[in-house]
Amino acid sequence: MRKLATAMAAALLTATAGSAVAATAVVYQNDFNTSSMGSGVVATITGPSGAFDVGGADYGGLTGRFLQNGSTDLTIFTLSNLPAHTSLDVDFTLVFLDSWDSIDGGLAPDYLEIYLDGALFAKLTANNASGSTNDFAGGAQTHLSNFIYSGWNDRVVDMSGVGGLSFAHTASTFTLGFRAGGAGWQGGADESWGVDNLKVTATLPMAGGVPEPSTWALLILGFGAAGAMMRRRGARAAAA
Ligand SMILES: [Ca+2]
Ligand SMILES: [Ca+2]
Ligand SMILES: [Ca+2]
Repeated sequence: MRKLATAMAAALLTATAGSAVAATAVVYQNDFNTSSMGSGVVATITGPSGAFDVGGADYGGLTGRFLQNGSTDLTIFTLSNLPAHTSLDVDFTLVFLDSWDSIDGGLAPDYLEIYLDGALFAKLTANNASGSTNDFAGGAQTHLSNFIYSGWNDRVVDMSGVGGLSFAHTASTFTLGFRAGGAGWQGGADESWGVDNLKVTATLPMAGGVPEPSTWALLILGFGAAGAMMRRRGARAAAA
């Protein structure tokens, strides 16, 4: 009986650990009309951070204001004083504005570099004007039309499904950087880029990796009930 109860306890514990769902918390959100931070989190933006406003229009998820940068200067989002966490998921919408020439077009290459904690994550490009390649690192294009500036198309890409933007992370500070460049990148009124709908979600650690005290209480009650049931069954078997 004691062996069986021990085996059942082990099975219950395994099932409980296996079914535990990690808690997540949005630690930063910015659609460039409004922004919000998780409790205690400090957010700063350094480098160019001017906003363009498309008003009430919706270009594949790009709406209202978005951050726009037409220079080769880095724009860096820094989140500090993050709560204890085991991983981060970073979502955002990108826009490639005007005459991007891909890697092999008329005035190429044009690149948009993305940095996670200062390390280059991806070099993206778009063929809005010339060239043969669109590379969004797995991001999904949601819109293409000329909605600001010149006659060149503006391309909107949803980066929320990019696997590499969900990663293990424990440090209390996280930085996300963007920088345009490449020998053919003209910038200014010719080419620029934008970011919108930035959201950073943290996965919170389970308390010491073991069930909470309230969970233990439920488990102990469960063992007691199972033991009582087996005792009754044993008594019936003996009486028969
Ligand atoms: Ca917006
Ligand atoms: Ca345009
Ligand atoms: Ca170019």
